[in-house]
Amino acid sequence: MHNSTSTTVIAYIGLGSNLQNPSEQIHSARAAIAALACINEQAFSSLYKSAPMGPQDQPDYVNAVMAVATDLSPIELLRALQTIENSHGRVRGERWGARTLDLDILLYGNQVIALPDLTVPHAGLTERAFVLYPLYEIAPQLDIPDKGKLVDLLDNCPLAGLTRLT
Ligand code: ROI
Repeated sequence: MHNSTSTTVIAYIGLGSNLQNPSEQIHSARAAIAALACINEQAFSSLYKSAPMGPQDQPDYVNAVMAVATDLSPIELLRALQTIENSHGRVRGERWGARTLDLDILLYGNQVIALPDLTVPHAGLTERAFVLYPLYEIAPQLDIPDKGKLVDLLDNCPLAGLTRLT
């Protein structure tokens, strides 16, 4: 399936895990995303480790950001990512609780999307070091629709213990 204009868009996907070997979850999610029809991987950040944002009684997270070229519509991309989350044993429990795999559409071209199931740019993006730093690694020149330059957002976002793995 294709989006209405059948043009290819660059989308950025945030990957996160803090259960069942998080680094392995991220690597296998990357492979599953790259294997989707209508998706071509453009870039993949390093893996980053950080303390949980939100409830502290859960393990540290591993996060990464992936750039893809896709002609899936935003909702088609969302559904495809949810299928991958589910196949990685994602169980929707407590809000902001531990998860084996979280896949978020951070950006979809320069589009601003406000649908019941999907907000783009992703709501937490501007405050989250574990999103902004890996994003900067693969797209330092990025402008975030309605939010300004990525570099300026980074200036206002402390590392807060985020560490790059390997
Ligand atoms: N905290 C970190 N460090 N990384 C995440 O990916 C993450 N994801 C979440 C919440 C629970 C908000 N905290 C997180 O969904």
